[in-house]
Amino acid sequence: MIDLHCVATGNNLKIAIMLEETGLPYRLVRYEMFAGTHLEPAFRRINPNCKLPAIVDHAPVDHGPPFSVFESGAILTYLAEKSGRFMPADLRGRSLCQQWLAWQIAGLGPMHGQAHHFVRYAPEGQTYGIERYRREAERLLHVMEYRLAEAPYLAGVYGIADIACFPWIGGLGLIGLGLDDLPAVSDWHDRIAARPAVAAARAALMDENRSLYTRVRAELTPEQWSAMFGDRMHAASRIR
Ligand SMILES: N[C@@H](CCC(=O)N[C@@H](CS)C(=O)NCC(=O)O)C(=O)O
Repeated sequence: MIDLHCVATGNNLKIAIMLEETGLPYRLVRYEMFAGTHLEPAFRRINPNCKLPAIVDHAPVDHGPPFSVFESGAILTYLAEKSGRFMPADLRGRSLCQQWLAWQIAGLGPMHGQAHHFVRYAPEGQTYGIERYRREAERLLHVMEYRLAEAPYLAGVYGIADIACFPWIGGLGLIGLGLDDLPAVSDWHDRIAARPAVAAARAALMDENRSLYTRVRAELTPEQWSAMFGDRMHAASRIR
């Protein structure tokens, strides 16, 4: 059994999709970011970075004690290696898969994440931040279009790089972007959305709490702001 420590957002949907795709048994351990339930010491022992998702594998392949993994890219790689699925075994294919996964983790995710922050959470009127990150988020979509115009999936065959990128495409409307001039990304998104495992993951993870995290403008109370971006989040990451 694998515990998926999670909240109903895109980074977490990646892992639920992978667990559904592989058929590995899992259960959800839910948190509420705005309330700061992920900032408690018990979760920090699982993820020292205090962010979601993280997993605890209670049946690791070495038959050792339960094993924790944080960072969605590392979790996807761990599950691909554990299951022997969704990451090519040959050197070229595996490298392609890791290149696009690294691109998501270091580029698409952070840039879109910052665009979401400035468009939806920052005080009104931060035009520099909105312009900077929305433009870069859009540029990265064109990088994806270039790749998907020549291959059906990012690494050639469907795998963890696609699973990592997929949830971000679903959230484009929230930052004022879309797929109108990106036909290859649009087609790729529709093919992945139609997979039964993706529907199952969405149904399992994206409960009513999701609405908390999908408001176009999220007005947070001072306590919620502190847990997400402020003093409480900082304090939770300090040594003491
Ligand atoms: N690079 C991390 C990002 C994780 C992340 O930022 N998760 C968000 C939810 S999508 C979170 O936990 N936010 C809580 C907070 O910042 O307080 C990953 O890919 O796992």
